[in-house]
Amino acid sequence: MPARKQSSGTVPPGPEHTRTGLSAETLRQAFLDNLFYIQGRFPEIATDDDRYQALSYTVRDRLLHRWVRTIQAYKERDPRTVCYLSAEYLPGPHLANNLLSLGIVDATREALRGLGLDLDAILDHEEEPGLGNGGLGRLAACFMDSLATLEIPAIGYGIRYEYGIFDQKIQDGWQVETSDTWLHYGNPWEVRRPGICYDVRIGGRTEHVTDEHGRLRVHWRHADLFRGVAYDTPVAGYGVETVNLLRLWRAEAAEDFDFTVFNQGDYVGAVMRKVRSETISKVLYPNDEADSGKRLRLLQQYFFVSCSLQDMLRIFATTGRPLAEFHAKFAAQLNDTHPTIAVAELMRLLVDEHGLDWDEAWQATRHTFAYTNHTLLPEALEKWPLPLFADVLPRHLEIVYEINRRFLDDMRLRYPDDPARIARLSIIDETPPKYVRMAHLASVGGHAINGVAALHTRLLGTTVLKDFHDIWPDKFQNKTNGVTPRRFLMLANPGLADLLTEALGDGWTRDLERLRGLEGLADDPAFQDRWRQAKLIRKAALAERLRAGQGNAIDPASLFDIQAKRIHEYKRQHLNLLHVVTLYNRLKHAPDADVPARTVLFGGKAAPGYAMAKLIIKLINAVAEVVNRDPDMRDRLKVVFVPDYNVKVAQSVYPAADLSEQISTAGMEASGTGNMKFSLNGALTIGTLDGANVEIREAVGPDNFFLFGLDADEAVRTRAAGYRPYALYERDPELRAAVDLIAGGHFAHGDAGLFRPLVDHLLGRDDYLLLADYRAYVDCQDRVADAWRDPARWTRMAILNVARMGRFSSDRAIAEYCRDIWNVAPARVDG
Ligand code: GL9
Repeated sequence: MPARKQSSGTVPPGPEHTRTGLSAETLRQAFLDNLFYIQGRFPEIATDDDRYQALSYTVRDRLLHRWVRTIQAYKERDPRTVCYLSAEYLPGPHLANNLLSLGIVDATREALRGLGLDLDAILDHEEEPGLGNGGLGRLAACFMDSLATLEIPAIGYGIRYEYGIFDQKIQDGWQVETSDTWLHYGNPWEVRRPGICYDVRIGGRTEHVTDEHGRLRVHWRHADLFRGVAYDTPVAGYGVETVNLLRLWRAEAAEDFDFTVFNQGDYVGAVMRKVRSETISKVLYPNDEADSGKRLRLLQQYFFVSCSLQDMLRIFATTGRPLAEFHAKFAAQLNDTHPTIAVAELMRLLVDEHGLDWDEAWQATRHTFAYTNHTLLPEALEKWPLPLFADVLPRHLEIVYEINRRFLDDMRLRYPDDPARIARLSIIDETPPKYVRMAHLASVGGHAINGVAALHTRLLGTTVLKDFHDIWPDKFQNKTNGVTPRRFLMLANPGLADLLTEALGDGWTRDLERLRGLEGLADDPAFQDRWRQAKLIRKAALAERLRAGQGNAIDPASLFDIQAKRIHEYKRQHLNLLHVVTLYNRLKHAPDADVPARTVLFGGKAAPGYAMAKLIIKLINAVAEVVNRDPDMRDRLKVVFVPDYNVKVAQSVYPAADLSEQISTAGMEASGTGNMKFSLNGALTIGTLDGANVEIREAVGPDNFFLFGLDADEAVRTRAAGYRPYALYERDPELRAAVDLIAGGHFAHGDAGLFRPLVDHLLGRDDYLLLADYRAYVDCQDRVADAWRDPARWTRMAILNVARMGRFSSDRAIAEYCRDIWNVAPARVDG
């Protein structure tokens, strides 16, 4: 891959050579051995995949030593362990990251060079595990990286989806989904553990009986049974010996469960049931916010949670401690409401299966769990229709009722005359057909609730969870998100990483606050020059990648203005487009205008069922088609849609950006993490006061951030005051011209119907307040263009952005979770 070739030999030194002492010669021999013994090949006939597999096994072998030592250390010391429960993980390609963690990038490159092979070509071959939708799953992966790097005992639990997030193709401007076959060539990074498997039961009914000691016991006569098998992936810390565990569950048929059917001759029926069992971990739901009401989704959630808790109980049993102390061993984080059924499942396991009494079990449960909320969008607050819940999890429904009964009894003592409040607090929503509200179960069943940025946490406590904030203000905490500088700076941007290390030493890789040392260099002309050089190399690399991929010729010297994230109306890619069309109109009317050349890039997937988001993708491509071939634009305006945005693509996009678009309607983006990755790579942000933008702006300084638009409170007031977007359209000629051009079919070969749904929504309702923010946005973009004309000023701002982004490391975020929520400490693994 040309984009990477430029990075040859430039990965920062870090702990290279000093720690592993692995020579290129040792690695070369190991690589050849694996090529032979695992792939059955010799170099002359090896394929790209053979080489990738052989190298990956070579690296995995080195990880295994540390992995085993980590497990030994944890076994001896029995430390409190973090269990991160998440339905999604988006780790990105493993090979390069593991080379970096082991400190063997240079030695490996040398070893391969000796064989006439190029490391970058092999790295490029990896098919990443797309086991998540976007920010939430990527955050989980950054957290796993930081947990290992901070030497915190931790297990990430999740689902081994056979098909991850769909691949995106663009055909005639439209998004077309194809299935992701990441396991097609096998996965060298995982170890299947057939011995670590658990039965998971569903359906049926319960029986309440009194046992011989007069104790009330519940028997769950389940209807179906399947099995979860563990697949383990090592997660190596950077610059330390720790290798933690990501344990993902695959659903399989429980071997014995169908013998009766089978013996009656229903062979095909037995096989069908096996296939049905396996569908549970078959595919990731591709919706970016929640998608409640789907039976299979509830099954997936319960499946992985039950396996994980049974696994934690098995590990706990090896410590010999009494079960009532379960919470002293484990801190379990609920990553959004997706794993929240864990609250009821742990109660069931402790009470029904292990005979604890309710109060003891409840004490352990509440002290084990804590809940992270990742979105305020009403459609994303998971609630399960009661009939469905009762059908799949009859015993859990009884447990939820009992939790709710006790909780509401307390609340009635506290609010004797406020039945409306009691109804609002209830875990059960009584609106027919009735629902189980998972955010309420998580709030009641855990000891902490956190939002993911300061603004989001404030809004959480004043809107969707206000009633809970009233009763337990101390339970609420803010934990602003962060990103790992290893993957998103060292790996993604080796040129910049080198420059930073040269200026500051390599301490910043594990202590990102040290970037502050750059402040003194912000005005240094020689340093500025090198800074611009590093940026230009990444821009040229992205340009080359796009040229090779789609034949788009773009100019690396132009301003790279990038919006890359899931496509959603609240993220307002179409506001960005209104600006693009405005620039287009201006250039059409004044073809000789002196405007700086700009390349506007978009990347992101739309949920397959989200028609408006898919129409926005079509509009981006339609505008690109017209703009890019109009001679009046004279290369001063280009629009590019980067297809199939994933972690690998993201790693080549962030470093190439000059301008980062973070333009969601204020109050809607819980945090954002792309905003952090762009800024950390020296892009300036144009953004609203939304999510973590607020804190990024505070950190980098208001002068180094392009702010525009309504804030969250103003957005609420604007809507409440009877917002009329049509009036704004009538008043602003540039806005009217842009909307009219889209509505009239200019970008649709004259078809005035194609983008009608989008235009009608904007002029009629405009739920996301695009028209309200349009003028401020376009004016702000003009200020961006002014700043860009002055390279010294722009570069100074970019350097100050990087210098002041230290706070947004996931190491800082994880340190805060450890201190304020999990109460866990590092357990050093010796080399
Ligand atoms: C999200 C929020 O929308 C983001 O603002 C936030 O940064 C991340 C991580 O906290 O969580 N919540 C959510 O459901 N998604 C997020 O990105 N969606 C996806 O992961 C697609």
